[in-house]
Amino acid sequence: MLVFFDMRELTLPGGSSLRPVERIGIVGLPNAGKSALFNALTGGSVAVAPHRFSTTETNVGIAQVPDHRLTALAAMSQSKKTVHTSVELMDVAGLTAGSSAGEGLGNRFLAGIRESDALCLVLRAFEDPNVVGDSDPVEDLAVLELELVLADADVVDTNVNRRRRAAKGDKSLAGEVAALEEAQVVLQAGQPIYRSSLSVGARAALKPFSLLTDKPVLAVVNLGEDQAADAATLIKPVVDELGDSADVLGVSVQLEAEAARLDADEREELMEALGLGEGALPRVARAAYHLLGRRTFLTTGDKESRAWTYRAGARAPECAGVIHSDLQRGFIRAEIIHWDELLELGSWSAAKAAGRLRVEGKEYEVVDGDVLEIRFNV
Ligand SMILES: Nc1nc2c(ncn2[C@@H]2O[C@H](COP(=O)(O)OP(=O)(O)OP(=O)(O)O)[C@@H](O)[C@H]2O)c(=O)[nH]1
Ligand SMILES: [Mg+2]
Repeated sequence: MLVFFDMRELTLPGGSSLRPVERIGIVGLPNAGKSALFNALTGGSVAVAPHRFSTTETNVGIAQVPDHRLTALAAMSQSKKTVHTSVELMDVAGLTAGSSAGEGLGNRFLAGIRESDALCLVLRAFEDPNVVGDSDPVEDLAVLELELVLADADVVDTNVNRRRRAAKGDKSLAGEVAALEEAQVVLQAGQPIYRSSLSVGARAALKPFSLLTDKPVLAVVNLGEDQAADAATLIKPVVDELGDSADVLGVSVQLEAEAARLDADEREELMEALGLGEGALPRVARAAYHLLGRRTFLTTGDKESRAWTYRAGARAPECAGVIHSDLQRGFIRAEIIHWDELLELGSWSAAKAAGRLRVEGKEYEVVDGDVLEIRFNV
């Protein structure tokens, strides 16, 4: 039986093919504004306070990932419902010079970071005499990276000797030992793995050791309310420092957190008046999502427009499986059009009539922003 499954007609529960929940850890010195950023992104209400180490336990929350492509398609289809994707965040205890050796909250911050799959480094630029701490984001970065590197060097030093001994009896461990030795050289030079030129293969071999700097990284410079308009200039020293190894975003966390509490209209008015557009928070959510290797495809119809998450590099059947396992099992082909083309044509039926829907098979690698309809047979 051939079934034509029209996603515009049906709303299915989101069967996600993402394996264990992946999270991005928010890492930084005490009072950098980690918890404030966490709250602003997740709508949470964890403690934010001007004294150091106000966060002692890890907080977990979910941030919506606003997507203007989805909003535009939902308007085009006059969808009754719009479902955005999301990303999981962790607010971790503050880290300080000496943390890797147990200073401050030592192991608490380590445990929190180890559990995360990517890191968002919060660097403080805002000045506030009531909030203890310095306002030099490049200095923050240096302190943070040193602690992460020291913690990793410890793990690598311990394991390299053990694995060398084990490799004598088991030749298959040679690759792992070589990767540990390469990592040791990088770390001993004070460099985080994410800044190094370690090969993809070596980094894969290091996975079992859960090194803190073997994770993808994003940096958020927390700007003062009065600095928000000069973001590009203020983040430049951090951009120069990190080069290609991480994206850097400037956010006035407090300002945007306050704006986030307003009604949509009031918020838009305030952000426009300040010349901040949609603000930087949505960009942080999108960057975090991207950093975890997540990509988005879309479905649209009058019942619902929805953004779905898939793994970078996934093919059409796997993406069909994100919507429902039946769609993957019985996958025949997909009708696909990129979101902006569809928007320009004005509707799915117009795209079809114009012959602009591409028919793709099992080998098609879905592109971020593709709009899909799946034909399947179970
Ligand atoms: N002026 C100003 N203050 C901020 C900004 N962001 C955070 N703060 C203040 O800085 C203080 C520390 O913020 P938190 O979010 O608690 O900092 P944290 O990084 O979570 O700190 P710990 O949990 O102690 O490691 C609070 O009093 C915040 O209100 C900002 O952009 N501007
Ligand atoms: Mg905190």
